[in-house]
Amino acid sequence: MNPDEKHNKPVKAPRIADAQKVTVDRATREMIGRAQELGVETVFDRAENMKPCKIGVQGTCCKICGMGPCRLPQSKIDPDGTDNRKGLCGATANTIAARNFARMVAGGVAAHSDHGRNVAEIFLSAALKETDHYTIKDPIKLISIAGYLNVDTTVTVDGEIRDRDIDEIAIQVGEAALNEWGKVNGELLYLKRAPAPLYEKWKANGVLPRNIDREIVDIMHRTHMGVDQDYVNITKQCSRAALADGWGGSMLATDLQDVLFGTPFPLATEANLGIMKKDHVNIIVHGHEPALSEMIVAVSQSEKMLKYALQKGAKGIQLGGICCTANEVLQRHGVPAAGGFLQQELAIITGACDAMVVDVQCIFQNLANVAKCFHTKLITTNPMAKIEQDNVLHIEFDEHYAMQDAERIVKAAVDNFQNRGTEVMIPDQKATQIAGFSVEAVEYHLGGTFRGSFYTLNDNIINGRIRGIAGLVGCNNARTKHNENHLTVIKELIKNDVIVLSTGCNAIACAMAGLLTPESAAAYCGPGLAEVCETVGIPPVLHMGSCVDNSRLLLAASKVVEAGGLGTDISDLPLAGSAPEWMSEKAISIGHYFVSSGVYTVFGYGIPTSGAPVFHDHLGAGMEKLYGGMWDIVTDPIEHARRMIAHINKKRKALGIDKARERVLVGMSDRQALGA
Ligand code: MSK
Repeated sequence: MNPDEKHNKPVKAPRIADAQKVTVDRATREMIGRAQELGVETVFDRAENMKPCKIGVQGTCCKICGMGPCRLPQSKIDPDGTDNRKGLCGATANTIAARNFARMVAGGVAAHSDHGRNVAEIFLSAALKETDHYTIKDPIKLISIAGYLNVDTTVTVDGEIRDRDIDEIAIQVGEAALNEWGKVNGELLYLKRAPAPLYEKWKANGVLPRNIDREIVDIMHRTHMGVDQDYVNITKQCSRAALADGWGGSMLATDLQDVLFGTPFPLATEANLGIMKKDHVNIIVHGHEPALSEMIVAVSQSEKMLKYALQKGAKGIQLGGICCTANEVLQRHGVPAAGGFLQQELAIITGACDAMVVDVQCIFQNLANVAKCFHTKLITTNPMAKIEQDNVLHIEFDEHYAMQDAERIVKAAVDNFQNRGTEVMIPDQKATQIAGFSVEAVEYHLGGTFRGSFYTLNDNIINGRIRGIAGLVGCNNARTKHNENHLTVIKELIKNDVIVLSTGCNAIACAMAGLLTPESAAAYCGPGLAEVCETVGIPPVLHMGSCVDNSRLLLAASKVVEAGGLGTDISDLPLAGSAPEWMSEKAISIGHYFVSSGVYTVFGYGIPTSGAPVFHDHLGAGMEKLYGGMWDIVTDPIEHARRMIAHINKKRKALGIDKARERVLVGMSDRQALGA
């Protein structure tokens, strides 16, 4: 130990994580051990040495002006409940926490929606034929979304209705979509995709988003020092901005990506660090945007590049993904996922990662420090996401030269293969997964091409074989045991016949634990859900994509309402949302658009609002009165799942479907009668 000269105290050596305690995943445990053996620090170790600020986690630290930070601990509330806490300007705990929460919503909406804008720009560029690297891969989906954007798909010539040219439709769809970010008048066009009663609720509550960018700017303005000082009014704007994400930026991103890169349909692939191969060039794509990684998939499978890899002594090129870029290329091409958010450093620590290619969001700055200890080339590709360190290579992605950019990146990885050291250690754990359940794929599975619909799902919910639906989303968080909450909550839900729709790192956690296979139904599900999964041939947990693809969950819920028999609004459904291990501002935006769309939503790690109990309650009971959905926080994963099940049971009772009944064939008129 070195003496700390100033205080004359011994300096403690940094603590290291206990691998058994911080993750349930065997590959992750092995790699944490390997990192510690090599003296390479990871997020798991850093979490041991830095604890979160107690007032920060309560949400009552205000640092929006130069007189602060003003810190209002919950302990200063009088024992009789009187709350006289205030900042220098007089801002109350409720105002401060609501402003902080709103800024998190704005950050999340901005991240999802700026991604969406980028997709829309590439889409329009492809439609205008400014680039020949991207083409329309799913014209059927293009036609299906055109109407929502007020683009005609037919034209009348000499009194005869004809199909319009697909390229013309694509240009108008691209222009109309881009217009949603900054239009001057009106409201977002996709809001009409929600059930009519929900749209009317939004209208009555004054939260119809005007355009995507404006709602983000509005939050930044109203949370500036001395503007909005009413937590209810601030929360209202949170809803307007979050809806601009879920039913705007994210939904447009998902749709345009599907049209451009293909709508996902189920395919088999694998997950976990064991997908990396010792004798192959390993390239890991990480972040959120599929535009470049689509090209990397094409280049790494090209005969030219495979030959080049052979010349360099490798047996082939193994592509893998981390976080949501993983989910994007996984659901469309079957590229395996190497891991989720907390495993990013570990992929490099295998010593077998020849290049890690990052775009935006969820990228640790410490990747550069880890890469320095190995031969890995860390390549940034987005002009807004550089890493200030000399071992990081920046190859800027330009959609007009997409293929050339991808070739440079893949070539750099192949060239780097020969620089590998001897310290390669790849854990052997990997699991099979079936992913790629877009809304269209679920419809097809339930009814085939002739009668694709959600009727079968509704019938099984009405008959009680399926108790209800859960949407499980979100990240990993180094403050909770890696994947434990995800897996415990999900196992408890499916054991109780609740079918799960999953996205993001939650889906990766499920994949790694083998929950994304049809066979897992027999092992983990209650008898009703197991029977349905076996009959239809689906897993009990359906992987629906990346973070922006949470919009698929909103559309799936709307389709269930439309199919009939389960009420008239999303808030009527036996449905609950959950983010067991959230960490990102995007998760806060997702949570808030779920709640504002009528979904009871439980987070497994506290949100920073507990220091302002009145505002915190408003996010719960207050939101439920307005929209039918509410926030809830439950850290124990079994209790978390039980609360969701209790909510589902409550909704079943309200619908009159809580009693076991014989299976009957429900006709259209029966459904309408039930929904009335
Ligand atoms: S990557 S936002 S850790 S889900 Fe979408 Fe995972 Fe959360 Fe990032």
